[in-house]
Amino acid sequence: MIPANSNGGLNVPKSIKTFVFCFSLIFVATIAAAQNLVINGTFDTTTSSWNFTTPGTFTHSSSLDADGNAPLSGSGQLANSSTAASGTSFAAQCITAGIIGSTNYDFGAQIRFDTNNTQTGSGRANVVVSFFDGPNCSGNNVGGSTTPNFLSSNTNIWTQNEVLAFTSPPGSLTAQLSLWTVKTEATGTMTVNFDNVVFGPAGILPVELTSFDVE
Ligand SMILES: [Ca+2]
Repeated sequence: MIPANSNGGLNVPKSIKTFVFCFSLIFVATIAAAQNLVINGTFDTTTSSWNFTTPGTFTHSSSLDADGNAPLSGSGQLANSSTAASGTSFAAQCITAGIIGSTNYDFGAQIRFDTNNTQTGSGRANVVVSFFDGPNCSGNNVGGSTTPNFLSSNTNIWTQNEVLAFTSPPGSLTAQLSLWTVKTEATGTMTVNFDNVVFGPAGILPVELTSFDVE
């Protein structure tokens, strides 16, 4: 039996306090990791779960990883080869679980433009979320949000691109998340890589919960 202290509380041994503290941190870290509703947002081995809308290609890169862990993980490489000025192409997935209306969500990705782009003007990339009131991104598009423009003049550097605490429209049931590109010129190809795609309840970004030292 644990004796009471002078304040009427329990004199819980320090070892137990430390254990409970550590357990709580592990529990919080586990919850945080579980909150990302994106499937295959890290592109470890494939681009599975992502649907590509042409023109161009969306392929797995085993040499470029936002965490520098290639070839253990890679990224999704989108080559926009539109022959129209301001042509778009994008990779998307429908998030079918965990979407509630009037709820705050964070979303974003790390983006990198290739140094070999033939684009002379600034193309751009964004992460776009559109909420729907039907299952599997059907029904009405009830609203959404877009991250700030990340321009193709920024080459060879992974950059976090995100929106924090966006309130989903009332009635939201599912959400389409798109890795969006816009190429400003009618010629050439614009290559951009995406990695660490996140969509989850507000607080999931920025991801900083990695390790702890207790005492
Ligand atoms: Ca990766």
